[in-house]
Amino acid sequence: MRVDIITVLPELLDGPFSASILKRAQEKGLAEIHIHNLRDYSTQKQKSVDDYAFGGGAGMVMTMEPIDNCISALKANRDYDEIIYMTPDGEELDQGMSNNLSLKGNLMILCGHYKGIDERAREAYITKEISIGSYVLSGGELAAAVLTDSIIRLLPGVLNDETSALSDSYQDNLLAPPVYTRPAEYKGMKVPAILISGDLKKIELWRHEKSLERTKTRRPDLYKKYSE
Ligand code: 6GU
Repeated sequence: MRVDIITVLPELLDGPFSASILKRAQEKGLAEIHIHNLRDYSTQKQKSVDDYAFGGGAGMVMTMEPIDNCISALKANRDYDEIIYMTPDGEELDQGMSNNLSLKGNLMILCGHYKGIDERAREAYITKEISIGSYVLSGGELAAAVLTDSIIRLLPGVLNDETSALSDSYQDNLLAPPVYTRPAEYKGMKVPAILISGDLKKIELWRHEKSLERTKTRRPDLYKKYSE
């Protein structure tokens, strides 16, 4: 998979992709992540990428020209399955959306800033608009990093244990059960006996029960989806 991310703040995206699982995915050749500075596509004197909103009001709007230049340049080199715009008014990201996007080959992600991008750019180039939740971030970069992480970890070979993404919270609309590791007793706090019983059938059942319990109390909305 190849992901091209367009941003006015490339330095914000240096960190998330250069450690741990996302770093290894790139080193193994399973994912390519390319960051593009929108300013490089501005032909304005000051390399400006924003301007005042028509009709007035506070806040700047990202202009058509650099967005058009950048997206057109990228599209000239390859076909994209989706051109995604990260915006608080987009469709809310969930596991199903990440699963679907992980099956694609080439994704382009445009990070919004200021009051957003000129509506005509959304109409002309964007195929999918995504938000990561009902709160406002300073820009789309952290949201793009969240989206990219959630997709790339699903690619075959990225996680060491191929089945481990399947047992994540949300994959079956259930939250994951509690986990424990050694020592079996720490300062008087004990691990549930069943987990050290060696009875794999019982352990499986226990985990499923705990998943149900947790989902019911913490996420009644998910529990409803699960039981439907
Ligand atoms: Cl994608 N962008 C911004 N700026 N804020 C957000 C968001 C995106 N998703 C949730 N809040």
